[in-house]
Amino acid sequence: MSKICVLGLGYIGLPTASILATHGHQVVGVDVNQALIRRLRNGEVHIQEPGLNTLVQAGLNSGKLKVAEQPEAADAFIIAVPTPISPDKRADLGYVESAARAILPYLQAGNTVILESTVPPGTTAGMFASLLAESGLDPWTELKVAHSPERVLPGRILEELVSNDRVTGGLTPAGAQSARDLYASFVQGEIFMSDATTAEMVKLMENTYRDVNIALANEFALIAESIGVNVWEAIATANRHPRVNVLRPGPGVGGHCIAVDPWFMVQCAPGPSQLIASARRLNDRMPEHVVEIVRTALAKVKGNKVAVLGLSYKGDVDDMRESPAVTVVRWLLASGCEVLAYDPLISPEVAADPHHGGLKVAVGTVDEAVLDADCVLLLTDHSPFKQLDPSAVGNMMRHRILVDARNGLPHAKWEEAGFTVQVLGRGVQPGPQSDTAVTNGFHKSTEAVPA
Ligand code: SAJ
Repeated sequence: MSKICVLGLGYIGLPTASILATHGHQVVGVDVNQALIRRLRNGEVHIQEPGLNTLVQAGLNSGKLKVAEQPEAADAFIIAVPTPISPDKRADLGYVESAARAILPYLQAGNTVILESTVPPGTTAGMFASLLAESGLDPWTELKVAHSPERVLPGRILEELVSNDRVTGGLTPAGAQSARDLYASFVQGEIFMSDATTAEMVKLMENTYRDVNIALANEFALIAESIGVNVWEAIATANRHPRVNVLRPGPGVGGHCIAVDPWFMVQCAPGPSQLIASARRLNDRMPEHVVEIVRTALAKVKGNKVAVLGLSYKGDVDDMRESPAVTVVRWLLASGCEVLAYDPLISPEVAADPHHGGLKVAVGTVDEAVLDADCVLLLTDHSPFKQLDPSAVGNMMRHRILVDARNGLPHAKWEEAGFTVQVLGRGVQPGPQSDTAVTNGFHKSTEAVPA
């Protein structure tokens, strides 16, 4: 059992520090945000994550976890700070650099130093090792340095920190082994050892794989719209093949990982990364496509007021980072639409906070959002939206149009309530006898088809 200093008390650092503290280690959680440290000292946890509050309190009450603005001498240091993306799509390693500099005065020969933040391949062996060398210690022979990326899913962080397999990529075999020993104190999954650059690439490959597959689903949706096919039915049927699993089209890819990490791969090898860059650009164009669908629907009724449902980057999470919903709202506003948005998990104050969405259009109830609206636009498939009463919603609106960018609502119910329903990826073709369009596909059903 050892003393561990965890730098960065965000989505990964705080759960990791608390788990280590409840597994016998003496832990100092460090963050440069003074207000955050004050709140944590008062027992206030700033991240909504099942079980986290209880775990942090347990750590603090047992005295095994303490929080501070400065690191202290320890046996091991874990750096879990953000690596945002710069406007030119390169990793901003500023927080990693500050965290590494902050531990320099406390480093001692034999210490373990683990970088958990997602970084472009080559960062640990390059920039990070060079910084650590400024301590006067040789990172290859006098320290045990490793990169060990997290792979947890928001909403299941505590569970997955323990149960997921993990990779520890060392600057040296001793670095990989030492990081492995540390994580083995709480990880129940398998821990694979490798070198630092491979571990960096593994993390980026996982998220890039997902981004490219979502891009493929989005491209299928665009093709389906242009040839009059219902992509949701097509995907559900294609996925009956034992070796096919097409993901879900949507209004774009958000969150702090999948929409960002592929660019780190492109950054380190732009020449060969053609497919990755192209997938990223396609996913980034989806918000604009959704806006086009909405504007076309609004033009038919000469309306301009949109009620947006959902602002977070995916269903049933309260996180607005890189949310495509925020981009769609900005585009709608820029194109002259009036917008009011409702998200059951995000308060209007949080939505307006520049550190979150910076959107001043959020309201506290569905009713406020839909009053006098010409169109309801579903951008995030939060579970409670499925229970909405379309008649009650329609009665408050000026025109009954629903645009569903997630295929997340029971469309037959909405159509029964008099709504014209437009679904992303659901192509239509002109009916033979009339100028009205019919939905393609054998089902002919407008019910959401699970993909
Ligand atoms: N999305 C689609 N279609 C899909 C799946 C997702 O449009 O079929 C969109 C979502 O709506 C969202 C975005 O992609 O905007 C990302 O959502 P996600 O559920 O794929 O991933 P995250 O960002 O919540 O968490 C991911 C996790 N990766 C997965 O493969 C599920 C997690 O394992 C990683 O550890 C995490 O990123 C991370 O920190 O890297």
